[in-house]
Amino acid sequence: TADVVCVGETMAVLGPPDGGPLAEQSLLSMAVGGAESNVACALAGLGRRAAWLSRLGDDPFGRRILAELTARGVDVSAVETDPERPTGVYFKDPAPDSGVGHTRTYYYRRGSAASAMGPELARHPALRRARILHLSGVAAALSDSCARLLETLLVRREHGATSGPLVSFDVNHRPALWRRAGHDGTDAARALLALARAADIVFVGRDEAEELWGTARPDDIAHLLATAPAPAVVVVKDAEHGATSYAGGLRTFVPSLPTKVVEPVGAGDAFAAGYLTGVLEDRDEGSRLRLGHLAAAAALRTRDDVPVMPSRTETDRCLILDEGTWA
Ligand code: KDG
Repeated sequence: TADVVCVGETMAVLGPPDGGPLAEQSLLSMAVGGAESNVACALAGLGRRAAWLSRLGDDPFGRRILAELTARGVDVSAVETDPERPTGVYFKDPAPDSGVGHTRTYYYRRGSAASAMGPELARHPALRRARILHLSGVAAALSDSCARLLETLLVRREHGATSGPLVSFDVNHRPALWRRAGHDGTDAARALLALARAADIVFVGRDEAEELWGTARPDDIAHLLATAPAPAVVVVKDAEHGATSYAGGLRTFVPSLPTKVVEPVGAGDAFAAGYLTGVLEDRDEGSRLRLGHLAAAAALRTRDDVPVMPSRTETDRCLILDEGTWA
């Protein structure tokens, strides 16, 4: 059985191989990306057992995704194939004029196989056996049935139950998806707040919390999201500055690692995987955050949504560095 089961949509990613503007390309490279499966790949890369649960079209994109995730060590045995609906696709436009590391994304995923996921998936046996179930706000914006699935997995579950996995939730606000589904910013703010408050572990960026809820100070964000009995842990990420976790009345800040940013897409997912690895290994808050930063740095250095993770010898060496030599 898996340590972590991740549920969400994964797409074929098409983009300029060298990072030039999309409009000027004649050849594109194809890769695989999806917030939740990115987390699964990073977990597997860090030596944990990860599974991904979703739906794919019966098409070459779906087959590529299955092959790629399998090669990364992710268990895809519970993935369903939909003979009627296609696999989602997205394009990346590195838009070099708008600053280093800035990438625009163009989605082609409406009516995709994954968008047909619904609350019935919550009964899947794979979900009960895992130690952690990882979800994200991307899925809540895909369709009404996906929104109901997340509500079932988070808001409607029994809190304080001694059985069942811990539920981890990355807010992952994607304004373009909410807009296209006919929702305004208030709908997104309300829905994502309810989901975050129901999770056991929440990841949120300081910038997205400000955009969604007008709350920019990490302490205030934690206060907004922490409603007893859940979540037990709130992790507020502040880009190149660092991340703060709020757990059991304890506040822990760890600065980010200075890293050359090639492309930021996927860094948040890698961070979540690093942090969750620390949870699974029963490490202290400081080490959980450091594992998050180490994994995120690997993602920032590559154009791929799914980076190769640092070796555990390397991560374990970094975990014992003192404050002064860490960042
Ligand atoms: O976090 C990275 C993801 O955003 C990317 O891989 C694609 O899942 C994706 C999305 O919906 O934006």
